[in-house]
Amino acid sequence: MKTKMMILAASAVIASAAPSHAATIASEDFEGGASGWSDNKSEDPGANTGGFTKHLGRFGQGAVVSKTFTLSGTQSFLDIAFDLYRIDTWDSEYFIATATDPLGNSKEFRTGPYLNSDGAANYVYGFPGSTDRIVPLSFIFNTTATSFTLTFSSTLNQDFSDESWGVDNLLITDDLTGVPGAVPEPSTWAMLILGFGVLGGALRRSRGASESLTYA
Ligand SMILES: [Ca+2]
Ligand SMILES: [Ca+2]
Ligand SMILES: [Ca+2]
Repeated sequence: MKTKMMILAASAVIASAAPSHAATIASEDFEGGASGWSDNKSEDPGANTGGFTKHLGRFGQGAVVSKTFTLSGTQSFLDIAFDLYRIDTWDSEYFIATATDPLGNSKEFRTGPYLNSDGAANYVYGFPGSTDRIVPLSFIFNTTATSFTLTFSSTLNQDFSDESWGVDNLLITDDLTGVPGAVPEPSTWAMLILGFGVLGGALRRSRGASESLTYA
C-alpha cells in the first residue's frame, strides 16, 4: 500500500517534468478567412481540392503580402512553418518568405527554383494538365524583438491565370516554454531524483520483505 502511494507520488513528479513545448505565436489555417494581412484574400479550392483547403491567396505576379505578429521579446528564435500552394505552371520561379524585426534583423527564405518536380501533381485551380502542389516549408528566424513582420512574395512573371500561389497552415512557434509542457525547475529535478530514490528504496524493501517470506 505504501509502495503504491510512493509510485503514484513519483509518477506525479515525472508527469510535471514532461518535455517542454514551444510557445505558439500564431496558428492559422484560414478556414474562417484571413485577418491582419496586408491583403486578406482567402479562397476555397472548391470541389476538386487535391488536398488543398481554404487558404491565404491566391496571389500572382508582383503580389507582396505581409502581417506583423506580436512577440514576448524574451525568445531567441522563431520557427516559421507553412504550406505553400504552388499553383499552375511555375517556370523555375522562386517563392520568397521574409522575416524582419524592428531591431534590424532580417531573414530571407527562398524555395529552390525546381518546385515543378517536387511531389505529386494534384490539379486544383489550374487548367487540365497543370501541376498544383502542396509544398511544406519552414525556416528559422533569430530575433529577440517584441514583434516581427512576415512577408510573402514570389518572382512569378506571368499572368495570374498562368501561375499563382497560396499559403496555408501557418504555424509560428518560439523557443520558449508553452502550455501544457513545462521545463522542470531545479527544485522539480531534485524532487524527481528524490522520488526515484524513495521509489527504489520502497521497491527494495518490499522485495526484501517478500524474499524473507519465501525463506521463512
Ligand atoms: Ca486551410
Ligand atoms: Ca508559367
Ligand atoms: Ca513564369
